[in-house]
Amino acid sequence: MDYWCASNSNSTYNIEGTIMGDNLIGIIGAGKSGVASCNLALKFGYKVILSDISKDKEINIKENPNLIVEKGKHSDSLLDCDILIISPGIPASLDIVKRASSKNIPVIGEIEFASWFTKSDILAITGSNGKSTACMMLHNILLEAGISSFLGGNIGTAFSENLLREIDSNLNNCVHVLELSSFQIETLDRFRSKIACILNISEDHLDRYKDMNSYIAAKLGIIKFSDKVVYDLNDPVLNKKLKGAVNTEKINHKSSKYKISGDSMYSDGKLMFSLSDTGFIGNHNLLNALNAATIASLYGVDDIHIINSMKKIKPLPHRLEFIRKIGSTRFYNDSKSTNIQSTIKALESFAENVVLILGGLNKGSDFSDLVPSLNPVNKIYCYGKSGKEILSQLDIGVSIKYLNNFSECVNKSIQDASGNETVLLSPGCASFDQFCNFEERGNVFREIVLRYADV
Ligand code: UMA
Ligand code: ADP
Repeated sequence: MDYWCASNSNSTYNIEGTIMGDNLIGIIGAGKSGVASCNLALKFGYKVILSDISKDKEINIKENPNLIVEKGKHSDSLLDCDILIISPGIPASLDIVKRASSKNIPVIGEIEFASWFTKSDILAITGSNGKSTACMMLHNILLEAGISSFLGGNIGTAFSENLLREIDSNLNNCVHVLELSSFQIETLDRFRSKIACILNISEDHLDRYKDMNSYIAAKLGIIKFSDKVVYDLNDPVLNKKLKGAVNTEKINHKSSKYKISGDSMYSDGKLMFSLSDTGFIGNHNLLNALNAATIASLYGVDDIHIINSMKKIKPLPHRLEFIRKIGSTRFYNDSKSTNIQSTIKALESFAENVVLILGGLNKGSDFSDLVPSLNPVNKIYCYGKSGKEILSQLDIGVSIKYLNNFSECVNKSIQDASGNETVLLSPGCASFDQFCNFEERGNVFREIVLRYADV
C-alpha cells in the first residue's frame, strides 16, 4: 500500500511534513478509537468526516471547521476520502469498506494511523487471554524503572489519545505499551513495534472469523510488524506455527532465564517473588508476569524493578477479582472471562466447592470443552442469550440451572449457596446481550453481592 502521508519517515510527525492541505480522512465508527483518531487528525490540520452508523450516537468531540460528523449512515461521501480509518469493531466485509477498497482507497486502523505520529518505542502485546494484565504489568515495571510509559490500545485508552498526550507533554523519551487485539492487527500496514509478545492462542472471536485458522492468522500478523517477537513454547498453537520463525525470543517457563516453579518466579535460579507476595491469584498470572518480565528485560530493565513492581501492582478489576466473603462463601468477579480458556484458568485457581456462573453471548465456542475442568465445580448457573445452548452442551450429570436474566441468575446462585463455597462469575461469553460491556456486567455482580453482605 502506498499513500501520501507516510512518505517522510524521517520527521517526527511524518504526516505533518507531507500533508497536502486538502487531504480528507474518513473515519468509520465514532467510539473510542474513532473519536481519538479524529482528534489526532484534526490536531494536524486534516479535514475529517467522522461517520457512525448509529443515529443516536452521542459523540463527544469539539466542533471544528475541518470536521463533518455524520450519524445514522455511512454515506458515499466517504468514498471521496483519501484514506479511511476503520474502528476495530468494523469488519473489512462492511459494504462501505469493500467499496472503498475496490476504489483503491487505503483502509487502515486507528493503531496504524497513530503510529505515524511517534518515533517512540512501541512494545506490543497480543494473545487470546491475559493481554490487559500483562500490558498493565509491563507498564508498571517500566514506570518503576523510571521510564515514561503510556499504556493504550485495546485495554481501553486509544493509542491516538496517548499520542496526543505524548505530543502535549513534550517528552523526549517515552515508550508506548500497546495491547493489540486481532482486529487491530488486521489493519496495520507500516506500524513497527520494537518488541511484540504473543501470550497464547486459544479459541475466541469465532463470531467474526470464518474459522480458527483465520483467527490464528490475524494474531500472527503482528510478527510482520515487529523487530522481535516473544512467545511461549508451551503454547501448542504458537509452538506449531512459529517453528523456524526468525527474530523470536522463545519462553519456556521451565528452562528460560525467568522460570516458574510451584507458585514462584525465579531469575537465573534466584527467587524473585511468589504469587502470595503479589495481589494476584491463579498461576496463569505468573505466566503473564513471566512474559512481561521477558519483554522488560529485553528492553534493558533490571530484575530489581520487576520484583519491586510485581509486589506493588494492584490487579485489574473484573479479572478473578475477590469481592467479599459472606458467611463462609467467597465471591469472585471474573466478568472479563469472555472465552472458554479464561474460564478454564479461573477454575484451575480453585481446588473445590465452586458455584460457577456462565453465559451471555457465546462467540462460537463449544462449552463441552469445559467438561475436563469441572472437577472443583458443585453447581453451574447459566444465563443469557447463549444460556440454553450452554445448558445443553453441559448436560452431563453436573447440577446446572438456566435463568435468562443475569441479575436473577446471580441472586439465585447466592440464595442457593450452601456455605464454604466459592461463587465464581467467569462467564466465558461476551456481555453484549444484556450489558454495554464486561465492566457493567461485573459491576452488577458486585452490587448484588454487596447487597447481600449488607443485610
Ligand atoms: N459502528 C459503525 N458502523 C458499523 C458498526 C459500528 O459506525 O458498521 C460504530 C458503533 O455505532 C460505535 C463504534 O462503531 O459507535 C464502535 O467502534 P468499536 O466497536 O471499534 O469500538 P471503540 O469504542 O472504538 O473501541 C475499540 C475497541 N473495541 C473493539 O474492538 C470492539 C476497544 O476494545 C478498545 O478499548 C478501544 O477501541 C480503544 O482502542 C474493547 C473490546 O471489546 C475493550 N475489544 C475486543 C476484545 O477485547 O475482545 C477485541
Ligand atoms: P485480555 O486483555 O486478553 O482479555 P485480561 O488480562 O483482561 O486479558 O484477562 C481476561 C480473562 O482471561 C480474565 O478472565 C483473566 O482471569 C483470564 N486470564 C488472564 N491471563 C490469562 C492467561 N495467561 N491465560 C488464560 N486466561 C487468562
